[in-house]
Amino acid sequence: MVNAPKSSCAIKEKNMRRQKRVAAIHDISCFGRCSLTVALPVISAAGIETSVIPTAVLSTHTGGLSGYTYRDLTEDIMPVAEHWKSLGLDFDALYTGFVGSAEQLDILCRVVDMFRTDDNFVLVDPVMADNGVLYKVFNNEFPEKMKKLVAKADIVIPNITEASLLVGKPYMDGPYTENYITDLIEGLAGFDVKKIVLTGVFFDAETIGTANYDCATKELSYTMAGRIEGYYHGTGDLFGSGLCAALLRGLDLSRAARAAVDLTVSSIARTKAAGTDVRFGVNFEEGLGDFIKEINMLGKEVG
Ligand code: PXL
Repeated sequence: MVNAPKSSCAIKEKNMRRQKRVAAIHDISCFGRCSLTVALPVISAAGIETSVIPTAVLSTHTGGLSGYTYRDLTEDIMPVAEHWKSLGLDFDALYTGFVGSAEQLDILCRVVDMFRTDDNFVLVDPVMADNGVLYKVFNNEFPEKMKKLVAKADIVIPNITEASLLVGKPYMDGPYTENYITDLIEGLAGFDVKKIVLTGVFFDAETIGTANYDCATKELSYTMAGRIEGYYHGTGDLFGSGLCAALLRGLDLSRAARAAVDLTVSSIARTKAAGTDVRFGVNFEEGLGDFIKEINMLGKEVG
């Protein structure tokens, strides 16, 4: 890959009020709304410039659609990051999701070190498992390696299975007890992160949502919504993208979680009503207008 000459981009940017900018680092699953095909439209719709580093290109995601193609882009990640660095680019957030291999995890740790500052945040979604099982594309060493990336995060957003793998506590099926949830959160706080949003939390059959924890203030809040039966693919990425966008728009953790949960649950409801195959991802596109209205409204409350 040929590196472009250094430019005066950084100097020019200092003189402008620039739009917020995020680097989203996930795969591109060409079909089956998840990872970058969700992060890019959701975060962009919120008015945030969204740069991407694709970690791989697959014909579909790996969740239940067999025979997918897989083009690994491990070799391209660091040259892209180095080129960005040579241009003096900076980012208000780095948002990582599905990572194809342990080697890529090491590379992403280096990319985070290159771009983290005192003013931006690193949001890590440790995508690797759900419903008590590790995704079959990963081996048993993967969770151990994921811990290194999680330790670099400011905000970590695991589901219950991922949290249990990260903290070494047994996975349990819900409904959960508050004790189990706070145990997982305490374990995650041990990674020296600033904020934790645990997804897939439910205490009864009717509602489901997130547990949100601020490690500095020790404030714990829950963001719940009506539970819709069925396993809809890509909803973790939709939630993470909505959360990232809402945080960058200045919402605090619990308001950002509210907007992201509402976006996710309304998209699931719309998809269920249409009877779409759950593997095709959810119809979030028709909910983006409401999502933006909600973050605008919640943003006014923050002031
Ligand atoms: O939604 C998470 C995800 C992202 N990308 C790929 C996946 C998955 C989950 O299975 O397979 C390729």
